[in-house]
Amino acid sequence: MKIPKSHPRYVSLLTREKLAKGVKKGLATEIGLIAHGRGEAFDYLLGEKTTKFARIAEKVASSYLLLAKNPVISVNGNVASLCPKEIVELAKEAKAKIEVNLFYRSEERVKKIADELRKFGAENVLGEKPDAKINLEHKRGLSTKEGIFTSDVILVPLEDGDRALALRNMNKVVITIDLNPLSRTSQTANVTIVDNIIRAIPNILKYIKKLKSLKKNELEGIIKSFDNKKNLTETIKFISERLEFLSSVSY
Ligand code: PTJ
Repeated sequence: MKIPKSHPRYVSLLTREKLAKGVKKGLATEIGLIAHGRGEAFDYLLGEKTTKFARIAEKVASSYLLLAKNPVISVNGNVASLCPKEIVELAKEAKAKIEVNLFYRSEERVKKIADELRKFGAENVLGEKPDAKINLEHKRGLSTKEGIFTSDVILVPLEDGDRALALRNMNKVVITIDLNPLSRTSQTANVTIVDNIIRAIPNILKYIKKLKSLKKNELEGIIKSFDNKKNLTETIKFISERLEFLSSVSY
């Protein structure tokens, strides 16, 4: 369907279309649509805008990526459907590797996602030939030695709580993008970006470009001043105050 730009929910509807197309192309699963719906509900509560708390987390995430020795971006079906071009651009700018890692893994879907990322210029997409396993029973444990397994900083957008915990138990710095500040992943990660992935990836990219001229100790300073738990608490308060305000105004 052609969505008119004048529609008040244009971006949200366009994003839905992108994901639906991703399902048709075999990149994302039908369950990915349900996960997206949950994300949308939280985005609605946030006002569909990047909050100042998300912006802080995006800046900290960029600092971690710039300081990392082996940064990796983990890509699943929803991410590949919603922002493949931006992921490839971010990986290039942050000198990060891209690895496809799926919850509902099938070799066919891993290949389709890797091909999609290559279409947007990704050179070395990992994940098609896993040669290592992180401590998880399901297929999400499959990983590569070159990428996720030996990464020191890992960006895992739209993640499930088990893997975030398994990665933290391997002493990795886990950065997540998750619109639900209450999810287990959000509560487990070192840096939780409570923002829509379609806004968060371009924001991180902007910060990477801006911060890459900083010295190591300056980037470390940005990281040291950050408290993820506090930032999450502020985000939850933001939602609650916004709801209180909305309940007092009439439309
Ligand atoms: O492609 P696969 O097989 O790896 O499967 C991917 C999904 C996303 C289906 C799978 O990882 C899954 O079921 O995830 P969960 O456990 O539902 O967690 C996804 C989280 O991402 C939820 O907390 C959602 O609120 C959040 N979310 C959904 N859409 C977005 C989002 N966060 C940011 N931006 C979004 N667009």
